Amino acid sequence: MSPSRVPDAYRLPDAYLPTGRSKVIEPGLVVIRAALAETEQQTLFRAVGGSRFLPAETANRERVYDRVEAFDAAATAACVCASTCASQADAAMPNMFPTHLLANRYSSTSGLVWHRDIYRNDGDGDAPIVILSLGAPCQFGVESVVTGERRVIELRSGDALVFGGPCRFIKHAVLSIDLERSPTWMPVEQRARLSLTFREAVLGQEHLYRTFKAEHLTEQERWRPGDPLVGPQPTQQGLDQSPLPARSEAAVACSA
Ligand SMILES: O=C(O)CCC(=O)C(=O)O
Repeated sequence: MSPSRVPDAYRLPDAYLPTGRSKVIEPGLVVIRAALAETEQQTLFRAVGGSRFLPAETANRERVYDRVEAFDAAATAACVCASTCASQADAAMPNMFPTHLLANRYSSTSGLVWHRDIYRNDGDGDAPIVILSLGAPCQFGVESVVTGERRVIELRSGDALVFGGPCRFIKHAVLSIDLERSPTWMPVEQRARLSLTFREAVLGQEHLYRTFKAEHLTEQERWRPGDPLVGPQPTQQGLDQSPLPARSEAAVACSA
């Protein structure tokens, strides 16, 4: 979606846009350093951290996936800002308007294996995926779609990483997390990395993707760009269709 179609509620003043900190790593892959100020990081950490996370494929990761409306509007605003910056910096980066948020909470030093976002809930087309990194820094791996070379980017609290267009299906991984270097504003007992990963995906299917286990990481080797995205798998369907807490409940839970 073009930035001019972004609803007013999510529109941020131009002065906020940190264009000078965008770095194009390769066409379709942009890192934005300090995309979020410290107060914004804290607000998002509290607001999204109070959501109902479910266990993922390993003991160190919990996740919550839903429409963006289920979360604080500040999260969507921050995504729109980062994606706008990325497409201003990189002519190969399409615009996007986030429909869904997958938030991951990593509470140990291990991350997430190499993979591509090839599932239907990741969003069809080449609209980018926007990652906002909060809390403990991580070593994030990306495999160039041009050279196949693997690179490591340190993502610190407040940084954004955007991949779309030619890099929409780039292979990536969270290689490690350094809990000891968590920002000082994080209470020691809550040290973690929270990644907010936004997607532009089809609406109305979110209940099919509430859970994700190791056995759902399928088709990674076989799948090629141009193939249909991989649909929900039988053991994902119907496991948990209960509604997530409304935003106000989440906010109450956070401030308690
Ligand atoms: O936590 C991250 O930054 C990346 C998460 C990720 O790769 C995914 O959810 O597919």
